[in-house]
Amino acid sequence: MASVTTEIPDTKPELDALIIGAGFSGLYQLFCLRERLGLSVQVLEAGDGVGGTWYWNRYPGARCDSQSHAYCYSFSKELTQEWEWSERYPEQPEIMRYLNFVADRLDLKRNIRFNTRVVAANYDEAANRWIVRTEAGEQLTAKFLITAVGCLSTANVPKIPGLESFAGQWYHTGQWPHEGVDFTGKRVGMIGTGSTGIQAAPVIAQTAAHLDVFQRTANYSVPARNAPLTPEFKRYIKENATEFRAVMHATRNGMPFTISERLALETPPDERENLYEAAWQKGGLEFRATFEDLMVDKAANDTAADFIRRKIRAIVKDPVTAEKLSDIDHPYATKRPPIDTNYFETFNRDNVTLVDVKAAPIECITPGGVRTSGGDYPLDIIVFATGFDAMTGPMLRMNITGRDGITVAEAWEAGPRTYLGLQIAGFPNLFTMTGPGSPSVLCNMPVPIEQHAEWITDCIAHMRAHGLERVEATEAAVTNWVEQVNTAADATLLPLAKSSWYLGANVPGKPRVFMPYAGGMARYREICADVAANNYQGFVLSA
Ligand code: N01
Repeated sequence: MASVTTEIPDTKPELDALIIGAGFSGLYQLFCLRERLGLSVQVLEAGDGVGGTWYWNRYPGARCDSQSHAYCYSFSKELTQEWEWSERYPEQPEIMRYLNFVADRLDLKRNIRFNTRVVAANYDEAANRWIVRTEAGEQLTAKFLITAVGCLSTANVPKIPGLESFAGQWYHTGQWPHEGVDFTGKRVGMIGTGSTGIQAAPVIAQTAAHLDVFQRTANYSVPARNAPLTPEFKRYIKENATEFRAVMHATRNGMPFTISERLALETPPDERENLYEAAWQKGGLEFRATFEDLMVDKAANDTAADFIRRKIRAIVKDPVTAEKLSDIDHPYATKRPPIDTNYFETFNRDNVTLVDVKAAPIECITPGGVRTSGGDYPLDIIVFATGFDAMTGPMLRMNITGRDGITVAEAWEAGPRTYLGLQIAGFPNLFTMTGPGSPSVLCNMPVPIEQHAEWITDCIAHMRAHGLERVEATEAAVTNWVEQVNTAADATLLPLAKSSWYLGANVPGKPRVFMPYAGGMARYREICADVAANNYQGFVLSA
């Protein structure tokens, strides 16, 4: 990573806009506001470099599940033409190189202050300004406050009794040490089998003396089939960048492929099996696009679930382990579907054991390892691949207080309440990029990120053009949008995954509310455009 300054640069005492976070969203928002509107903008970033979620998630095997040519900005022809991806899916270090390339190419770092964590933000109603306080005790003032803090950036370490007594080392995948972790000759326990654990286990197993994978809920996974990109494909994606962008803007999930219009249940079983097999061989998240009805019809979904379960049983040699890995309690893709490189194959290694902690739950952590009701597992290292306090966690930990002293925690006591995932009633001039209530995590993230940055930029441009100083979502618009978010989720099978982080179910005490907007990115884009065209309907804009 390029070295970056930690000195405090001269800033105007008052900024037009302050952005929190220098990941994909913060970088593009900075570019839009500075270059297109000429605003004075400062980004505050807790890490010592750009990257956001990718800065922290450096765990073994960390790689994006979106294909590289889609997992990047598409707003700039120059960036698209100048950057070259090396593999079908970009590995974490390559994404970091890419974001540093963008930040340098667009000269963004001069407006980013690193190693600066925001600990409070208060809206001063009389002045119509946000006053932001950092961990170092500094105060900055801005007219607009934009949170670009990511959806998966607050690590969730389960409160397992005895963790503090553990004599070995433990790590959460989302706070991985920059110097890496040497597993050579170590007995490693990994808790969690979501997308992260499924990526990490095969890599950890290569050097560990032994790896115990503690599985509470079995999960589907489809092979990623990662590979170096050929020169022909690299040329093809550059030549067709405009077309790819159009496809990503038109699809439900902001992906560079379209969902088939075929229905699983109307396809003869032999043909259906062939189509699943072809999708399995091709690999990746596109498996989900094999049939149109997979996410709305349980019987259709069962055909995909059954296909994957059979694949798991065919790959895993030990029948007891195969049974536990394929005993999955939710429909396919109702939790974020993982993709993998040799995950199920890893259980054929002599040094890997699957520990079923649904049957025999974890009781505590002892100085020597993990104790389940079925026995003790001696360990040198514990890896928590246990996910995040997703979507709301990063917002809540910043102590944001809006009008009349109301905090985000109070406004969201019964679950997140936003208008379009962009604003919270009672918090004027605060924009929440990829916030709860927007499609965000259901998509290939750069697509919703670009859409939010551009929408916010247009909104601020509109305000400036009309001499307006304040924008705030109305309570009625929020109530209506929360209903629409629930309706969109209920039209799919997504709520059937009862332990999903989409529902907040992975964090004890968190309200059970389906957080992202499931109506599709293309539909959402239209709604946001209509709102703007109708004089920002649902927002109050005032001088
Ligand atoms: O987290 P998760 P993740 N005892 O919450 C288990 C994105 N991502 O980090 O299901 C035992 O999905 C928990 O079990 P259960 C992607 O959006 C992207 O894997 O609650 N187990 C589950 O198995 C993804 O969805 C990429 O029963 C416990 C696991 O921990 C999101 O990040 C790569 C436990 C957590 O799974 C989060 O994925 C990776 C306990 N006390 C991730 N507590 C790329 O595209 C939790 N678990 C690169």
